[in-house]
Amino acid sequence: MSLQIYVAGQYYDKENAKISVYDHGLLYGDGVFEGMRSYSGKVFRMKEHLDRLYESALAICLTIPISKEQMEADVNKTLQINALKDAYIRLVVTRGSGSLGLDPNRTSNPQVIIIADSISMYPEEYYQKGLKIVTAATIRNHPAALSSRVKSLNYLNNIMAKIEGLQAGCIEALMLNIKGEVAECTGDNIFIVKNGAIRTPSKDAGILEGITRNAILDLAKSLGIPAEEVTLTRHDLFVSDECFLTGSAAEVIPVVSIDGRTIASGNVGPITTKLIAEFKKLVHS
Ligand code: PXG
Repeated sequence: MSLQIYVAGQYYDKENAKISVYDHGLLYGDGVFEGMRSYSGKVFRMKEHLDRLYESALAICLTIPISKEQMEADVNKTLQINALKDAYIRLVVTRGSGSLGLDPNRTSNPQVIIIADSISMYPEEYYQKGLKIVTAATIRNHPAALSSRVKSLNYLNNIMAKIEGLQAGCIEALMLNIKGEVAECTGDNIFIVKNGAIRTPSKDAGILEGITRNAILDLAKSLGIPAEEVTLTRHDLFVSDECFLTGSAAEVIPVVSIDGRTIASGNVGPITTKLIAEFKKLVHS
């Protein structure tokens, strides 16, 4: 049976799941999304993901046509219908179709889409050996232009940085903010380890407040690893003991080289190794 995709409360075969070419999600990137994962049939931190989705929508004056409770039930139903246990779940809410023109009042029917599919992960070797990343010349959006806390369908800022990374032979790229401080990667948050403590840019660095990031900060607390949300520069990364990225898709992935500079010994460090193992336990608990 073909994958069943939820569009506005109905299920369609993958090939037949469609929305209008007049949808402002397509025409203007006008909408919001979430990317989450389920482990053994349970969505990891679904409440946090739904809170972020509804806050993203609120921030762009988009009313999601179903309640959070309904959304949660529909996500679970989509997993069940597709008999998926370990899955990637993409929630999309578009502004809906209308006439041409930016005015959101020209639309009337926001579309809720739920895709549950198998997970495409970074190759296993990167988890063993670590990633090499480069700093993109494209800076993260100025928060006053488009808040990075909104997970909007307008991802060109990150896609341009991703292209720069790929052209340099790296599957992730580091993005700085308007002040030249470390913000995050194109689809992952960044952490360093220094003298036994973990450090990550604070929310006001112009980042997406990642749910995996918050899970790692919680884990560090429970493990007695000091954790700080601070301003970081590339210098802090270059002289760090360890570096790793977090995200719903990547989970926790080590970084061993930044801009051609090897981090410490170039091996995956003990705190990163510990957090990868503890995160695995957490998502399966
Ligand atoms: N920063 C950015 C810019 C992201 O897009 C993260 C950090 C990590 O956040 P979470 O909440 O996932 O820990 C993201 C997440 C996709 C996809 O399909 C993108 C993300 C997550 C899952 C899937 O492109 N981005």
